[in-house]
Amino acid sequence: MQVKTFKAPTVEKALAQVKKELGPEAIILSTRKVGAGPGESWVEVSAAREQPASTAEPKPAPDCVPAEMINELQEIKGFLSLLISSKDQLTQLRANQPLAELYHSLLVRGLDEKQVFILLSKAVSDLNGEPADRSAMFNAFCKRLVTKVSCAKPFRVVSNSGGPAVYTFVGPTGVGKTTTLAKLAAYLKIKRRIELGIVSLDTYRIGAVEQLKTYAEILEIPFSVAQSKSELRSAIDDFSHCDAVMVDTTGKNYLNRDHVRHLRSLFENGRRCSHFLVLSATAKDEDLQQTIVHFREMEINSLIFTKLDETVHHGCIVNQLVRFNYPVSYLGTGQRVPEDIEPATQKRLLSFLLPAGNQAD
Ligand SMILES: Nc1nc2c(ncn2[C@@H]2O[C@H](COP(=O)(O)OP(=O)(O)O)[C@@H](O)[C@H]2O)c(=O)[nH]1
Ligand SMILES: [Mg+2]
Repeated sequence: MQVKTFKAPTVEKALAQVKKELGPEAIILSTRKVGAGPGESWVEVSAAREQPASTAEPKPAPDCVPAEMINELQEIKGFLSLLISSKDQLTQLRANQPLAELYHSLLVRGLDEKQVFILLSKAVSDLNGEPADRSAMFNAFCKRLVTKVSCAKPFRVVSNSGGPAVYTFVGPTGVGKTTTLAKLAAYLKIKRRIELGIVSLDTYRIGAVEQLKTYAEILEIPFSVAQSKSELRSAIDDFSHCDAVMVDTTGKNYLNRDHVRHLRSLFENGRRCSHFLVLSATAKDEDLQQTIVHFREMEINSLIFTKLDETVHHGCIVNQLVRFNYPVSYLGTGQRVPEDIEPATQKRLLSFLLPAGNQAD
């Protein structure tokens, strides 16, 4: 709104100025007489009008808004409407000290603010207004969270029904795919006495084949290398007598969706594979999220998180389980092969939300 004051000897003259400058739609806000001395008086008129519409050409909407940006905008919109519809909970959060403390401690552990807010709001309503201290609230929160966190036991039954079970290890560069494969191969061979074969598809990185070959030799597991889809198929066929074949793959920057598509095409050979998506607990939350989004193009059996020993807060693991429906099967806890791996359990995952000294092991 544009506001202007006009001075003239008479009201009529002032109004004429208003009309001339602001147009016939102008609104008169006030008129008053201003005395300038004996025999002289002025009229002061304040008037306003709506700001004229900009004459600049409106910017055309871009033809193609990236899908990621649309998703982000939708997420922001969703979160805003959630905040508006949850005004009461927000007020409660500020006023209730144990609740506010819990809220902040969960954020410090790396949990996503939006997820915490949603789950805490539900936990508060589960408490039915009963007075609750921080630990009662934490329990109510965990009861809600646990419904979102699932664990998988991919090796419960390993059998050669119609050919060996094929397990692949896929994921970004350097997350520990090869090391995790070796740890699990040792477990299956030594503890479970399962007959195994190992195939490496990772001919991209110098030394990658040697690294896995060394583990295979130590474990006395037959090993072969494949460079293409057809070589992979025949390598698996060569292990047709085995109960299971474990396939290592080249790490790529899977923030690039095309890399996932290429990887997927290598496994489109009529054979059912269980893909383990290996991710590092040290990665940034949004990078983990984006990588998992891209891996939706493949049928992922479960997630494996490595390098838990290299980071203090493990909230980003829980975030992915809440966001996506994938179960988690194993947790890598160090560099030692085969010791540093453990099956994922709900208890262990929930304990990531406790202070460091109280975590389950
Ligand atoms: N601290 C720690 N290091 C790990 C873990 N898993 C793998 N690594 C290390 O991460 C590096 C990359 O591992 P590698 O298996 O070659 O990764 P890949 O490129 O995904 O196959 C190596 O130095 C491993 O010893 C883990 O759980 N904790
Ligand atoms: Mg590797």
